[in-house]
Amino acid sequence: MDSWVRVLILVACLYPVFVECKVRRYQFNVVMKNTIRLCSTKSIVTVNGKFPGPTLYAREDDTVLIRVINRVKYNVSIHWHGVRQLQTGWSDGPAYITQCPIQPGHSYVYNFTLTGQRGTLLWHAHILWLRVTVHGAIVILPKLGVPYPFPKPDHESVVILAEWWKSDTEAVINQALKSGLAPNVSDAHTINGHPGPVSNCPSTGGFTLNVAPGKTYMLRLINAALNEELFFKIAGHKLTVVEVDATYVKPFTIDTILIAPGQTTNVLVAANQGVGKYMVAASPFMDTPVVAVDNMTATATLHYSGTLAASPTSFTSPPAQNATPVANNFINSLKSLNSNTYPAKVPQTIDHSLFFTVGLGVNPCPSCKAGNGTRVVANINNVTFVMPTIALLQANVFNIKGVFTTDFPGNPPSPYNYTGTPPANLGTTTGTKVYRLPYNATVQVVLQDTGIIAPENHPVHLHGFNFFAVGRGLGNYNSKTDPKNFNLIDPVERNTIGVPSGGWVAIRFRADNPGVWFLHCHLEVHTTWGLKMAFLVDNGKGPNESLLPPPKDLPKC
Ligand SMILES: *[C@@H]1O[C@H](CO)[C@@H](O)[C@H](O)[C@H]1NC(C)=O
Ligand SMILES: *[C@@H]1O[C@H](CO)[C@@H](O)[C@H](O)[C@H]1NC(C)=O
Ligand SMILES: *[C@@H]1O[C@H](CO)[C@@H](O)[C@H](O)[C@H]1NC(C)=O
Ligand SMILES: *[C@@H]1O[C@H](CO)[C@@H](O)[C@H](O)[C@H]1NC(C)=O
Ligand SMILES: *[C@@H]1O[C@H](CO)[C@@H](O)[C@H](O)[C@H]1NC(C)=O
Ligand SMILES: *[C@@H]1O[C@H](CO)[C@@H](O)[C@H](O)[C@H]1NC(C)=O
Ligand SMILES: *[C@@H]1O[C@H](CO)[C@@H](O)[C@H](O)[C@H]1NC(C)=O
Ligand SMILES: *[C@@H]1O[C@H](CO)[C@@H](O)[C@H](O)[C@H]1NC(C)=O
Ligand SMILES: *[C@@H]1O[C@H](CO)[C@@H](O)[C@H](O)[C@H]1NC(C)=O
Ligand SMILES: [Cu+2]
Repeated sequence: MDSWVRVLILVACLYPVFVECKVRRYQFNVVMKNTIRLCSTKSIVTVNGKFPGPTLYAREDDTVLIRVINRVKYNVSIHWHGVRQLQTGWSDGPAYITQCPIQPGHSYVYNFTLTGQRGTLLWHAHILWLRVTVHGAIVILPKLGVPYPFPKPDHESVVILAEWWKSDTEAVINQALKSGLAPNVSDAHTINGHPGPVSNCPSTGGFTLNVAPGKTYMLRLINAALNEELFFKIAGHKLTVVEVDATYVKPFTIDTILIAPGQTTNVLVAANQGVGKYMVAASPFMDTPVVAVDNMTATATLHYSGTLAASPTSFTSPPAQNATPVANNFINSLKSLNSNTYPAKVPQTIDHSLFFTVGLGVNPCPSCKAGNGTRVVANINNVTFVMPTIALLQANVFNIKGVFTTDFPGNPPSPYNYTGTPPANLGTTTGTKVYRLPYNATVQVVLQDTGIIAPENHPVHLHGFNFFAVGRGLGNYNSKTDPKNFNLIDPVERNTIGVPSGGWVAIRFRADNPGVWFLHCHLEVHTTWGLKMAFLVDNGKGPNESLLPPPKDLPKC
């Protein structure tokens, strides 16, 4: 093929509206880019010079090939958050879990097929704190000719929520690790890259969503923030929720949605109000008083065609930062669609029943002056995960000894009142431990928040699987009484779930994907502190139930 023909097809395949390509090719150049926000210029790490990064479009069943070329001074890896990666664990992306990082000057082709999923997901860097600016949307359209299970919107729009720091975020986390204390919070939230006007920088424009009266819009909302769960609302307009984490839900209508880092939500908005401008607001949710958050509300504008330039914007006040009832109202409304076409395949019997405490701890750190010789850590079942220097998947497949152990505890080593008075000893153990599962095992994990330092909401993300959120409660999980109230019919299916502050959630999944799969808090600060572990899922019978061989260009450590 002539090279110009190849280029033409390559370019055409970026626009699925015009051309259908079963194999979609993208090139991600990781480059620095000077960007002005909050009235000052900062050099940030980007993909193709964009913040947020480019949207990856594909249809269900398509294969996606993304060549990532690292042209910055940092090691880089990219995670395709929520993509099942059936048999393609080599393309999942978390550094030192499924791959060694792509080093400066090097490249790697991620190669995966989108199977059994449709909706909105996100991609983001999965190393250091680079995901702060290295992120973008994944839009998985239904197979050609297959309709949405809800009225087709007139238009669609990606809406990415994120955080902006004036400082270099690598300096922010490095300073925190030296001190032993929590890192600085961000300086603003953003909607599609813009905070909207803020008091000390009023000239800053915000994102504008142009609408025509009478039309319906589907917003593909993504929380790409590092450390903050966000409320989202639009003045004068209701939101009809139709999908979360690329799974359809029973539609429901609500004023305010809650979206945690790593989560996605599709909502329909009818432009059925008077012609005008309406404020769109993204603001933080934090129901732990002692934890500092960035209290800035990001704003955008829903702008009707035919609105006079001088007309004022209809205002909406964001929910209080600690508005737990507003959060619960949204969470309790989520149910799987569970139709004939999209059934909820909830495991009804459980082979591995696990109980994981998630929370903080305090360990000695002689060099941590600000922390008085101690530092804050985080853990699951009292294990603070230590990142290996060789990727776990490689270590497993190439049989490299001494990288990890398979003794991750399925239960807390010493039970206590998790939501009561904390134990006297707040220390944790450290290690690179995984929990091993046979192929096709059914798994239940109860994620129990602890009150160590303070109870806090943790949005926990599982790689390689969707899970069903079958139960949720406050206080300590009771294994005798709580399962009686589990929803095993139409629980919401997702890949990231908030463990309520001072409470628990129960999730179920089938281990039908061989490989090494990370489970971690999606608040980057807690991941850094060690709130992470991995499942090692064995191959099943024959090639269809086995991990594919490693690609030739797999980065080396
Ligand atoms: C992508 O992976 C498939 C196997 O799933 C393989 O057949 C194909 O050659 C790979 N493509 C590239 C460009 O590496
Ligand atoms: C973090 O905030 C403190 C207090 O405002 C400031 O002195 C420090 O420089 C900040 N750190 C970074 C890396 O910006
Ligand atoms: C946000 O927090 C800062 C620092 O604690 C405080 O000075 C400011 O008044 C707060 N702003 C709002 C809008 O609550
Ligand atoms: C460290 O000790 C000093 C003096 O006792 C105290 O004021 C400060 O709050 C302590 N800091 C921490 C993080 O415990
Ligand atoms: C745990 O502590 C809480 C708060 O102090 C208390 O209400 C609860 O009864 C305790 N639970 C058990 C099982 O001791
Ligand atoms: C966690 O492990 C540390 C170190 O072994 C131990 O001192 C502590 O008591 C354990 N805490 C809990 C709650 O199991
Ligand atoms: C997985 O297990 C289920 C029963 O839990 C069984 O029906 C199914 O056939 C198994 N699938 C494979 C591929 O072994
Ligand atoms: C493996 O999967 C392919 C494609 O789904 C199918 O055609 C083939 O029959 C399967 N092979 C076995 C041994 O199950
Ligand atoms: C980048 O990754 C390689 C391979 O793991 C490692 O040897 C190197 O130290 C890393 N570079 C930095 C700056 O961390
Ligand atoms: Cu957390």
